[in-house]
Amino acid sequence: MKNVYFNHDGGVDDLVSLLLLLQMDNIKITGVGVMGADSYLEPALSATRKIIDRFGNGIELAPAASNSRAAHPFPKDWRMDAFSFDAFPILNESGKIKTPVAVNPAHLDLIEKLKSESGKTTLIMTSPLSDLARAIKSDPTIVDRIEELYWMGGTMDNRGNVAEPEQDGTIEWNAYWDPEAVKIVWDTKIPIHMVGLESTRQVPLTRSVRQHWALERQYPIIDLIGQGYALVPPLEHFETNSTYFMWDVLTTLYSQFLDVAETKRVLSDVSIAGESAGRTFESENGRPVTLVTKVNHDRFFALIDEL
Ligand code: AGV
Ligand code: CA
Repeated sequence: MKNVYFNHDGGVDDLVSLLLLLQMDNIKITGVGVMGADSYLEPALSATRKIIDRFGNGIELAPAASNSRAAHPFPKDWRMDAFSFDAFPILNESGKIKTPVAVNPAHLDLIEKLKSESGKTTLIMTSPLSDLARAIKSDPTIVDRIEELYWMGGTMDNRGNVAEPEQDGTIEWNAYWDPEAVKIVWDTKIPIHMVGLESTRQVPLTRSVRQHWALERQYPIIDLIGQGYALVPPLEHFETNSTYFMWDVLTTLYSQFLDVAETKRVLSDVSIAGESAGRTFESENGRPVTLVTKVNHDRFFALIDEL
């Protein structure tokens, strides 16, 4: 059994990722960190605990709340989705929450979990890298306890997804939220798999994907996935700033089913200042990164059904 620690930030696809991870029987989930980044912390944490209660197949986990802060916060509209997700009736049948909250904040919980497991741990982060960066700062020895990092963030093609003033359009949101954290992680020896916008762009949320889930809603898990993705806009007519992609779900599935995507090894660095702060880019003097390039679309959607 492979140790896996999951850090997410409460978006719809973050919560769906958690749901799918809980269905994988060849991994041991050692901990979950929750950030109020693309969400508000309270509903994100509450939804996390309810998903573990209802769909965790009896697993005992105590998710940890992050107290990391943004350099550039997410738009409020997007962050509100966590309140709706947390209120879905399918997560509220019992009327109470059993899964407790960890005593430590998420970055300290991460350190504790990495150190208390006998083997190394694979990290999956579908969020800004702040908690990992703070954990490394506070205890650099944890780097040796990390098998690999799978991160949804960045892009190497200079086509960002941040539509805000004072940035140059080349930056992905998770990197933009805390550019320095990306640099701190980049400057370690941790093996990094990066699922950036060049690959996630290949798996947009569409009407036909939704219709597929609608037809399988007799399965409670698929029903919850369909409900979740009903909160966010699909790709129609043309891509807008709000168009939703399967960013985090691709990252989560790729981490356990490498055949979902093709990769290439690149050397990369991170910009931390000015209008490009948070930009990830290829650089001869950079560190190696396994970059996901091409997604096997059919295999990807089939996997969601299989789980
Ligand atoms: O940049 C992608 C990251 C992923 O971790 N998040 C959403 C995913 O959870 C931020 C984001 C970018 N565009 C968005 C986002 C949008 N249109 N709606 C909500 N979140
Ligand atoms: Ca996310």
